[in-house]
Amino acid sequence: MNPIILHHYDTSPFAEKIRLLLGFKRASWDSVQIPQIMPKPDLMPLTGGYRRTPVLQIGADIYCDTRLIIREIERRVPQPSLFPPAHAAMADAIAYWAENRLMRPITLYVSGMNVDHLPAGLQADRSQMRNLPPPDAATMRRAALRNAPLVHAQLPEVEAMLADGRDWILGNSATVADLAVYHPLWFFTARTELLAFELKPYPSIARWMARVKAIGHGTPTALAPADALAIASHADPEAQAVSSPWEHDPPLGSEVKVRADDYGRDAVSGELVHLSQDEIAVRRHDPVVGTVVVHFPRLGYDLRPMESDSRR
Ligand SMILES: N[C@@H](CCC(=O)N[C@@H](CS)C(=O)NCC(=O)O)C(=O)O
Repeated sequence: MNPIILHHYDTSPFAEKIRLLLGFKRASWDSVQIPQIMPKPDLMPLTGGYRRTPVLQIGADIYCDTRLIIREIERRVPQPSLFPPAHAAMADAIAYWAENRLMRPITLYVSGMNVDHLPAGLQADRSQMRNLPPPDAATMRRAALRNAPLVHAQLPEVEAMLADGRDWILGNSATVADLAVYHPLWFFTARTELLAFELKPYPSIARWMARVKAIGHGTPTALAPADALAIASHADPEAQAVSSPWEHDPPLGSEVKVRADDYGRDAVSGELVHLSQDEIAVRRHDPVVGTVVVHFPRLGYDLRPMESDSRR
């Protein structure tokens, strides 16, 4: 069986979500460290242009975005489950709030306050990823102070979710909501302890964060990027599950492009080989790794026929 390979870097909050997922599944996995900024020459042959972190590789199948990565690992390692049927839909909604409403102000606040501790080129790269001009230190600090109230308005909401002493956000069992709410809060101290004080007033958050942290990361083994590329080039993509396209989807077998609908919008193009409620998959041929299938979640991604005008 091909190993589970995670392409990631240590300070990535979205990668922390998946490292904890692998811990929850008690998985052994291979860890490929990727650059925090572009270029990412050993990742591009696998994804065909998708640059965000993390990326999951299993043989010649490449899974982009933590929304799909979580579902794919859950499919391959069903127990213990992070999607207990009674809570799965609610957990998904809370995860969406955490990764959009909660995450962005925390990122801007933490990055702006840690401006002297960021790796060279990081902010310029992130601005380019969002089609914004590169900010100077004063602009970043202003953004931090503008976002601090949005952080302070939401931390009490997280505390309130846990205030009745429950172990996990939705009650007795861990769900995807726990990982999704945890990783923005983890980011407070991912680079420095400067903002550790922000979480101090919240005892329920502290208790719950200790519980999530104790899940651990499973058993990672370092893998060189070249070895991950070799694994892809020696593997064949797995057979596709039966598709369930909707009426206005491009036809299976046609050439399409897929890209994120928010940021990091580099398009990945290839032959559409799978469509379902949760997933889009395209087959592409790459000079370095040969044939790979790149998988995306439906939600958050834009699927178009190859010849369409991307501005519409
Ligand atoms: N919706 C994506 C978001 C991933 C994301 O924004 N990751 C950040 C790092 S935590 C990123 O890609 N930053 C730019 C980069 O790593 O190149 C997911 O769930 O995977």
